[in-house]
Amino acid sequence: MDARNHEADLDAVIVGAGFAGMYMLHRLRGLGFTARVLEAGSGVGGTWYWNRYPGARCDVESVQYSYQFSSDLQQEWDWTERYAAQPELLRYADHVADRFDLKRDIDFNTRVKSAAFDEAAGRWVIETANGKRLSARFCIMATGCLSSPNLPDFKGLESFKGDRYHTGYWPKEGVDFTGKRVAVIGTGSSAVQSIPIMAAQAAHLTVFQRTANYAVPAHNKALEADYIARVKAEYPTMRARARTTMTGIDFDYSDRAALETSAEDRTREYERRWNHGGLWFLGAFKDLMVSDEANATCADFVRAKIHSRVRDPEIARLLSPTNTIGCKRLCVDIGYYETFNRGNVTLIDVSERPIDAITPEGVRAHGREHKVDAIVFATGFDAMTGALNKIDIRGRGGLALREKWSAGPRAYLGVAMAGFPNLYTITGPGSPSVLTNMLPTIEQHVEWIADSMTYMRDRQLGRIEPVAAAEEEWVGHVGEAASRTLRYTCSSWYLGVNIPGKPRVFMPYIGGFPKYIAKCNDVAAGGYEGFALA
Ligand code: NA7
Repeated sequence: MDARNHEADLDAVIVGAGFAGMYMLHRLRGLGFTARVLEAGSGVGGTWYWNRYPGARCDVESVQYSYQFSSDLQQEWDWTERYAAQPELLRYADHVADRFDLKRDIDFNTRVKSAAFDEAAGRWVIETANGKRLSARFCIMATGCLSSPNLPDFKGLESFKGDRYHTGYWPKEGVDFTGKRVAVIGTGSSAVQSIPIMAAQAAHLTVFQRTANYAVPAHNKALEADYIARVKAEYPTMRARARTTMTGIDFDYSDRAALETSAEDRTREYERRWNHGGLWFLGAFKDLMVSDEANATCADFVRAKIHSRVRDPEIARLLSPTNTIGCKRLCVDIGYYETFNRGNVTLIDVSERPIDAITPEGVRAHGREHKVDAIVFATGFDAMTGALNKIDIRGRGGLALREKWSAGPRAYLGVAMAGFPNLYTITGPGSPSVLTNMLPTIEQHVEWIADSMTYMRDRQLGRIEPVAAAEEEWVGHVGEAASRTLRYTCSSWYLGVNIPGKPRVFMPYIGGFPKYIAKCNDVAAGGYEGFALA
């Protein structure tokens, strides 16, 4: 038996060794808490450990998609590209783990099966799939927002004789599609990133598209030494500026309204942002996510761009989304639309009639079989709640989290749940999380959680748990904020609509990073208002 099974004095068990779990461990250690991280993968990196599909890269610029808790770390690391690719992001995660000597407190290849609160002892008991049992005063879920891959239940799925891949669970050794006929199902961000690369390699690529997606060009590039030096000199001010924006990204969000701007001016602004590249595009006008009419001006601009990039007008039409731009997460592309000009790429629209079945030899759609050697499922994730619901989490009185969340997630500030004392979720549902830059949003949660644990230690308190009424009020506020935006209107994973049977609830908090930080700070300053401490 593992010696660590006997560690009865652990302050915290942290589930997950992605960016959230790694920093949580480092922070707790620094404050003198004992903590152990349990990680299903064989290495650190979370999202960037699992999502090794070709073309995987961040869609927030690398210099911002990075930790800021250590100025030394920030100064010593040099990003090579505007948007770092997965291997570089994984190297960064690994560097952080080594630099702060984190691995000695991480159990790899260890999947958590259950976590139950022992009321008498006031401790969490965590059991893993490989038979470990740990107990700790606090259990901190750093399980990620997009970490439970969604493989739809296609008819005939198991009959397929070729190779099967999911973008969120890509083989470590990589995949060589040279000479292969490949099908891709899905056209979200993972598909948009991987399709151009797979198309360049495969003999033929057939893309099955249910919903066309908006993508703006990345204009990715190598970062020059003088740019990096400038960023490093300005890091503190850049990070401070970022904290004042809705998304926690240092962006120039316009305070002009599209509908109060002339058509020529509007187009000029869209063009300027299109040429700059990236998610910044949607910051062009302040009314884009609240007014259909304003949104349409932006959507029209992008649709025209798609038509200018795709030679065949019928394919351009099929690739042109008809829904609200920014409602589903905007994609950032490198040559995506142009890929459909290639002779070896076929687009199959399955928006009106779903894929009939997976067959032993390929994919059947509209009654026709497309024979392939491999199928890539770029079908996304059971977002935000999926990874948590996979674990049998039990709070007071044996209450199951899955049960509590059966009509949609309920959490106070997206960080803790009534009925589950001493359980924290980093970037959980009800927090800004996926609507913000993940790194600063993770850091804010980690620091808030660590502060609350320190507060309790200083006062010799053993338990923290949200009061039901405070949780209720917050859940109401999260829903109300979402309902005021156009993001509420489409079938996105923000709403859980991509998973059959999942309740339609807007999961992240859309009120903006500054407002959320202020609320969290107020709660803490008020002695953890809305929480019961004992
Ligand atoms: P997404 O954005 O959820 O995309 C999944 C894609 O798979 C999307 O185009 C779906 O179509 C499609 N899909 C899902 N189920 C099916 C079925 N049954 N048939 C056909 N097509 C299907 O996941 P990604 O991995 O691309 O990106 C996730 C996030 O990671 C992204 O937003 C960034 O934040 C990074 P649908 O749109 O549901 O009609």
